[in-house]
Amino acid sequence: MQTFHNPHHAGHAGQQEMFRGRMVPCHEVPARLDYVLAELQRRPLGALDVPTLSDAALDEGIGRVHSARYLAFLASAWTEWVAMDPANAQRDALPSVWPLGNPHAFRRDVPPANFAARLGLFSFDSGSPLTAGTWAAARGGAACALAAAAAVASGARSAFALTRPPGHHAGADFLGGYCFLNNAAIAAQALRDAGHARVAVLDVDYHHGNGTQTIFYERADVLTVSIHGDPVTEYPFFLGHADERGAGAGAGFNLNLPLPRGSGVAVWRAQLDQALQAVSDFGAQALVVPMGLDTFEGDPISGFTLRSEDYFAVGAALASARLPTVFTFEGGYAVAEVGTNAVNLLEGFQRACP
Ligand code: Q9C
Ligand code: ZN
Repeated sequence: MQTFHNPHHAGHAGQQEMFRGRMVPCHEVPARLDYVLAELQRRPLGALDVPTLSDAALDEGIGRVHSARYLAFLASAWTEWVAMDPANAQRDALPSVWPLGNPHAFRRDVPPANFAARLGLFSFDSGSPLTAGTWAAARGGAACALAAAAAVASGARSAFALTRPPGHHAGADFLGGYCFLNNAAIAAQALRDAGHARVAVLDVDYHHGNGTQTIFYERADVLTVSIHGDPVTEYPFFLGHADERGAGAGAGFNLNLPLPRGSGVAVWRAQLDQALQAVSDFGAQALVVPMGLDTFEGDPISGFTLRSEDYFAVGAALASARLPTVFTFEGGYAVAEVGTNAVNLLEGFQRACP
């Protein structure tokens, strides 16, 4: 399995996130990716490359998923943040005011000139600091997703986009949940554009993949499935319930499999079997797996209890779908274990591959 890694990822390095009324050190840190890279060097799965696609191809691929006004906002965000106050150069950009969804409560169609307000327009939480290198890092991650999709579209059995920052909480025009560009959605759309008529996304991160669900909610050509902590108690709280089945042409093409906090590997694996059955019933021609390792028992912000050894079987089960597969890297905040857990899953997949 070829891996594409992002040489710009470390430029995205938030200091603190808002958590229950105080600022706490960020969980989503550059070292996460370094642990995965180190483990891939210890246990190679295939070539380790950096993406080589052109800026134009990258812009094209990102623009298939994200809105032009959101991308323009991201591109100039850091410059505008510092222009508000030169002292901001030492501080991460975080929002503090948001327009609620009801159009009669607040308008979303007129972006304010005030940058701090615009940051609220394009985000849904205050846990996702935007830093000097965020835009370059997010673009570099999206480039990995597009390179992995291209490898699979030209015949590879699988490819791994070692993306950071993660992506599955980002929507077409919003950031949140440590995510800025939805790498999995970008890969899925690229596979569609390369001619795979039906693409499935099977999200195994602890948190519901709200961004991916929203992006494809009214489409029948991309099935979105997510196994996650029940939003009644778990982030992102406002999406991810079992009764969200898609809308319009997409009715029936979204599947949420929430589980209570505290769930262990046996119930989790049963949900994975259901998810794989849905992918098979859909007749998918390619698969994207947003791979979060925050289902791990040692994860500091999550509530499932999978163990490191369990990820081999998770990978093998995913391989049983017998589909060309792109993995993106999402959550997983037990930093010292995230490399082992990620490579266990990928090695389990690779060993089981027909
Ligand atoms: N401040 C992903 O796993 N947690 N994102 C808020 C801590 C946000 C997780 C509570 C969790 C986001 C990609
Ligand atoms: Zn997560």
